[in-house]
Amino acid sequence: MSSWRAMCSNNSIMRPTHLLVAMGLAVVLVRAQTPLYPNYPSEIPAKIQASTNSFDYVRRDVMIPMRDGVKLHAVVLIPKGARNAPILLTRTPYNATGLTSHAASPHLGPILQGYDNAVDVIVDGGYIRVVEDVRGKYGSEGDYVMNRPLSGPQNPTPVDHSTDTYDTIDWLVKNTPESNGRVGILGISYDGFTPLMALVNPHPALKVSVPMNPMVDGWMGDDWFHNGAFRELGMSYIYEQEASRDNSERWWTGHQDDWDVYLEEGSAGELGQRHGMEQIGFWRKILAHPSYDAFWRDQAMDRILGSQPLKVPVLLVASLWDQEDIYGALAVYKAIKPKDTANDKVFLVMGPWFHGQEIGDGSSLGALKFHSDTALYFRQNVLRPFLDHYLKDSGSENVISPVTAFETGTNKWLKLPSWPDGCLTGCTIKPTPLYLTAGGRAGFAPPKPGDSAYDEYVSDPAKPVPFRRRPDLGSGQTWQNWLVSDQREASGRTDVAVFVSDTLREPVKISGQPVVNLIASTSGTDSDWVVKVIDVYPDEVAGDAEMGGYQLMISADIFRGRYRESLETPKAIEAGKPLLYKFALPTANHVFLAGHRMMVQVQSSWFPLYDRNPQTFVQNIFWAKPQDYRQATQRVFHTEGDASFVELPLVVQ
Ligand code: PG9
Repeated sequence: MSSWRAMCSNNSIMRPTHLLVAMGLAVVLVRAQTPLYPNYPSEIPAKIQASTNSFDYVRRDVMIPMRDGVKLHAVVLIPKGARNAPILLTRTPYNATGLTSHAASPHLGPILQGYDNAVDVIVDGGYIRVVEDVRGKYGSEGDYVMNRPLSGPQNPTPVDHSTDTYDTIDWLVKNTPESNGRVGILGISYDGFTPLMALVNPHPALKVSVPMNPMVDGWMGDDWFHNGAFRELGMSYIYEQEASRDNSERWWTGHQDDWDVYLEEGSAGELGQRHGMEQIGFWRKILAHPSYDAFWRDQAMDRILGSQPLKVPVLLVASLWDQEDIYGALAVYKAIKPKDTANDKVFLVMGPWFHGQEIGDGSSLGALKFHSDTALYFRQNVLRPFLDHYLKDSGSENVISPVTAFETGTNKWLKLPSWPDGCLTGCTIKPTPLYLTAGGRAGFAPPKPGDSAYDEYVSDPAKPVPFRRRPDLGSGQTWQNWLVSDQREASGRTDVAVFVSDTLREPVKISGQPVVNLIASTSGTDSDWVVKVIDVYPDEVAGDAEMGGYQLMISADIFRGRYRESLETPKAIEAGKPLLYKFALPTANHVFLAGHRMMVQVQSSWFPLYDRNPQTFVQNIFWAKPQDYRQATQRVFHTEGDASFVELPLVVQ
């Protein structure tokens, strides 16, 4: 009886349910003793031991302890037989296992052939490849925070990407007997942001950092906002990145054309709400910080690195048509180059690429053909020699120049001492206004007395200007190439103001950032201004029919008018008043060839990449209501006193 008592310890009376359970148990016990069926074991082993003798690499899956006890997952790939080999590290939120399993192959090349791996450089260079999941993603323990800021006002913990990189490198050099103790860190985009973080209190074994297309400032001009205009297409990324540790939760839409998704839902806040995005920590932060406040300033990597000592050589890689992070690499260059007094620590490459194209095929971009593989050139002539010089024991000569810049238009590489610097010797950069004048003309001559005062168009939030041709089939379709897409479609619209120059008799070269000086008014109380500098090709191009009459964007961006006076404190625009909107456009290094024309387009939406400005001032555009979205009459002024122009960084001899 005592055992029955124990089974019903909180009740001295045996209930019928208890009796049934007890009887069932007895039956199970009897069955266990006399199996009803013959044993038929599973054919799947408890754990297969892969037979890797024929492989040309050794793979180790490791958990690396951080200073707070959290362990991060890394894949270490060692060329078989390697000794004294340097390590190339990438730290990623994009799945270390996935990035090192692009193929089922016994060879290192195929398994690395894909996103984030400059595979020819890694494999031919005999490097040990390490890819680590950042804290909180995929195989790593800990908490995930988007672009986890440095420990400090925006991060109350003592751990960040700087400490995690330090601890990772410390462990790797002590636990990889095949290595020579030298580590380089490299990666693209988010994985280009982590090499920047590695420069804060760097580990002594870190010998070089290569941030490619790095995310630097999410508000000024990289992934989340550009000059205050929200990049609505990024919502699906935020959702998938933070809805689960392994990105298994997928963003959903019930539409074929993305245009309809974003137009129907009204504001981005409303769209987020319908997707349950308030559950997602980073989305709540975006909603709370639409302006350039301390949240954004404190984590801007150019500001951070500008205040750090420069200890490790850095090769910054920028794409001239980067559809995601066009701002970051050059902003960091500007911030840290002045510290490089010996001119031996900060290097820059600029190529004619989309985001990350430098590790793929760089022979063309959309309709543009470069007549050589520009990405291969970068890998063979810049990246590989740079890494070999700093990481290999042989210490080959550093043959790369401080700046390696592709000149678009003429399609050639330039080796330059610094940036901006338009040519090797004897030329200077002269900021020169390209005026927008009456009759849709653009030119170096200012407006004349008696010219009409302005051009105008009606901007209708119900019919915004598409950033790419519809149907917009989601972020995969034409996403990589959209910055080089033909702008003829836009120049034919009544809600785009177009200014075009005479046909050029001589080539015109620009190197640096054009600066918009737009004098404009709106009949609303808030407004976006998109300004695009365009190279108009001759109507017929010999040997390249597709480029005949092509309107190629060279540099373009958006500015949210409410931030005209302060990026931190938005203010309503005075309706009908001509006001100055001044902002810098992305860097260009371009020659407008003789026979081409220069064009500037001005419009007030770029949808659905950017959310629509309701054109009525509201405190937070994320929560604009349907009735706030109103048509507005926009005027671009071109009088002597109120001259609109784009200041071009003209290269003159
Ligand atoms: N541009 C992407 C990104 C970087 C940082 C934050 C969010 C997104 C990327 O390609 O990684």
